[in-house]
Amino acid sequence: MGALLIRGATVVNADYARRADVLCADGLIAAVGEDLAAPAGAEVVDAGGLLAMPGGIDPHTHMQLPFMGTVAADDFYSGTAAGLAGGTTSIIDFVIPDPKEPLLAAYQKWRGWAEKAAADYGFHVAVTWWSEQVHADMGTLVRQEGVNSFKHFMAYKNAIMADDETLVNSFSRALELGAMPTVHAENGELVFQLQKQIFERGIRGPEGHPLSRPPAVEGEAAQRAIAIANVLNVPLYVVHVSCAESAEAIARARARGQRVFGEALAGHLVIDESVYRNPDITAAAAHVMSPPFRDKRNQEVLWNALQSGSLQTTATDHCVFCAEQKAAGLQDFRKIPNGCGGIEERMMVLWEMGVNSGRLTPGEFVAVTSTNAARIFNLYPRKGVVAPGADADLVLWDPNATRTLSVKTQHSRVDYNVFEGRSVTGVPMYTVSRGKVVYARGELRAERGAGRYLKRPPFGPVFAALDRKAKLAKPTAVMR
Ligand code: URQ
Ligand code: ZN
Ligand code: ZN
Repeated sequence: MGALLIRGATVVNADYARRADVLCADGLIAAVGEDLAAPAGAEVVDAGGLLAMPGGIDPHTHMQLPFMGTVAADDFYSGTAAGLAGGTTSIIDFVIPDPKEPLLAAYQKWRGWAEKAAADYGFHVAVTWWSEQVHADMGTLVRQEGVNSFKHFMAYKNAIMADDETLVNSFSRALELGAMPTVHAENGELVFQLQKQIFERGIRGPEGHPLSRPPAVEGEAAQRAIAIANVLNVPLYVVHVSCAESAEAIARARARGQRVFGEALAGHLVIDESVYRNPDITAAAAHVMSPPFRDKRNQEVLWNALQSGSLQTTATDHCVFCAEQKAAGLQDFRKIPNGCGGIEERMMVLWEMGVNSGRLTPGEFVAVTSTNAARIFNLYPRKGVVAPGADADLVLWDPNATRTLSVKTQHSRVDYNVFEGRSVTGVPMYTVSRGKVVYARGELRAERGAGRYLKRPPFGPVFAALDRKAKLAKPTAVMR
């Protein structure tokens, strides 16, 4: 592949913006500067009036996930291709072993599935059960496979739910290995009980879903995970923070100096619970995901958390099921496969509702759509910055172009769009993946299998050890 010269853009990174050309060669950014010469044979893109930003990183997707008796409709090719059309050039997906399934076996299975990816990808590995073998496999995954984050579903009882024993053992192991524990924070026991009560009261359609997962159920689990992480002195990343209860728990922990990070989904930032009261039951079911879309007041809390830095990343939890798949639960909401889309729309929604509204600067937009995820999951500065030596992953953004988001124009295979009808100003004009133009002015050139597995080194275990020693050495308060 020849060189690529992006000419005349304004480069926007999380920490600075400047007018500059960007020269890409051999998959990397070779130079960022004014009036760069085009090497012989180089492809030149005229980026006048466009912003050159780091390619988006979506740290939360589930391509072709086998879940609730079916399989998510976007696979690793179609899902990453849709992401490229929206400016996202890397994903971190999830390996989710069945209970008692060896973690390494599940990991190899997912690696096989992901070979068709059109964009770069990494994996968080879920710890869904505990044994000495799980303990050992976590070590292999960190030391040999470049996994530095382990997921724990505190919901989904009788399926993939991790109880406190698993949380405590796995968090402790993560600290030893220099890996980041992450959680889906909903109390699965409460969800199970509330689902039963609501179903038995005769509420059986999609409107029952949010009733069985109120914010308090998320707040309890977030606070419990934060407390366990605090006692064990391990960092924690909370995925899809959807409401004040969990966002404020994270903010309180951070204010106390605890190392807790949090993620907001594009969906939870702009869609509210009224979708479940849609008289069109198919449309209501299409929006069933967990945590559910919330009362609108939670959106301001999430935006404020992104602006204040108590939430650091945005993601999509792209896990799509078509209407016929969702129909499994039209008479019993407990059977509706949970999940919605958004990988193509995330950055446009964040720009429209974040930057155009004045909530986020362009630099903060870059931070929450790319740089912070790269830093938290140890991909920075390989990913998450337009600078020499970084992978040549960029999105060339036209802040003045408009688009209406719709299932009619999306690239995902799913048959609805949770952002249907929203018009946005600010859209990707070009996407560059490792120095190759993969999306250009509406033409998607995603290549099956072009994506590369991203090894993510552990965080220095020495820091964890030092941290633990410092904590233990601190004189404990003597009760008088
Ligand atoms: O819980 C998750 O993150 C996965 C199973 C996707 N589904 C969802 O409803 N969020
Ligand atoms: Zn989840
Ligand atoms: Zn998820």
